[in-house]
Amino acid sequence: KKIAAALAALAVSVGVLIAPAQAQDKKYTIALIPGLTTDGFYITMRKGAQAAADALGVNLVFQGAPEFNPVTQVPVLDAVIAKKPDAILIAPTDKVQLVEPLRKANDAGIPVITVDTFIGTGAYQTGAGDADFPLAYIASDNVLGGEIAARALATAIGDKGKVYVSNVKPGISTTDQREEGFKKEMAKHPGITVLETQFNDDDANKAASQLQAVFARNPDLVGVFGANLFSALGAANGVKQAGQTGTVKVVAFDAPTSIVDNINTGLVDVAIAQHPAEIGYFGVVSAYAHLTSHSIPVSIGTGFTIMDKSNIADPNISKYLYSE
Ligand code: T6T
Repeated sequence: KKIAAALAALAVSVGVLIAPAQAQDKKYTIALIPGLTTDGFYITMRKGAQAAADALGVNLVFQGAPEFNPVTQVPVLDAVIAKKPDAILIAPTDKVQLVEPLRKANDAGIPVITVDTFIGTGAYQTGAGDADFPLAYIASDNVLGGEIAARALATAIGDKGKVYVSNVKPGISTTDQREEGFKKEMAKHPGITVLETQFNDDDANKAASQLQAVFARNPDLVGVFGANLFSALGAANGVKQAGQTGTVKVVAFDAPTSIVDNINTGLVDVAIAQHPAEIGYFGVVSAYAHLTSHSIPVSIGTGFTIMDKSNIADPNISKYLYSE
């Protein structure tokens, strides 16, 4: 009996010893390439990705360029491919310009998943053979986000007057879709005129001067939709500098911590927070699932949290503010 018990104990301890050693043999390296490194949105995405990497025993590498631009992102991607990670998660900075650089990763046998933004049409694994090679797309529903922004701005301005979109540049899937959703919804509001979009190259200072220039040309301007973090921050600063706080309404996409003050002072009416930590978490989980021979969904949609003066102090809402 004693021998049997000792053998059983030995079996248990051997089992306990073997399991972690096996897990360690399969330590995967997953690279996350953000749109840019100095943006609370991607800093928060990295945190979510790291949480999943820690839970799964994965090595996460975060490498990106300091600005949102294919010219600086492609060399980073090339450097990452040269190191042969087990999978690449990337927020492509252009729908078209990142197709061929990412095809190199795919041809090298490195699975590609896009997070936040997509390449081509965003329809992956269709067999079309164009830009359908990424395994999955994990992101907010950006058309819906634009529609939500339009409804919020329409409400804020009493459903009438002139507004415009402060946007980054054409060719970025996310911000293109937000503008599309915004205009689609505004077409249902006959009292509202949408002026020409102003492109700021992700530069908040440029967005601020554009606001002032549009306001100078249209003193009856009543609202602006900032289609991403820097567009919104800049447009809001432009409204403040023009002395129009509360008169020209601002609806902001994204939720850096500075949005709290801007909401509380009435400079920003509504902020639409994405859930970047969720995007990063499920990006790593999806890559890991694929690497360990599980099938994965071709698209995962993450949510929004709508912030305004009435709820910004609620911890269940403010927990979606981005990290810095
Ligand atoms: O809005 C996010 C992201 O979704 C977009 O693709 C680029 O801009 C941000 O990173 C915010 O700056």
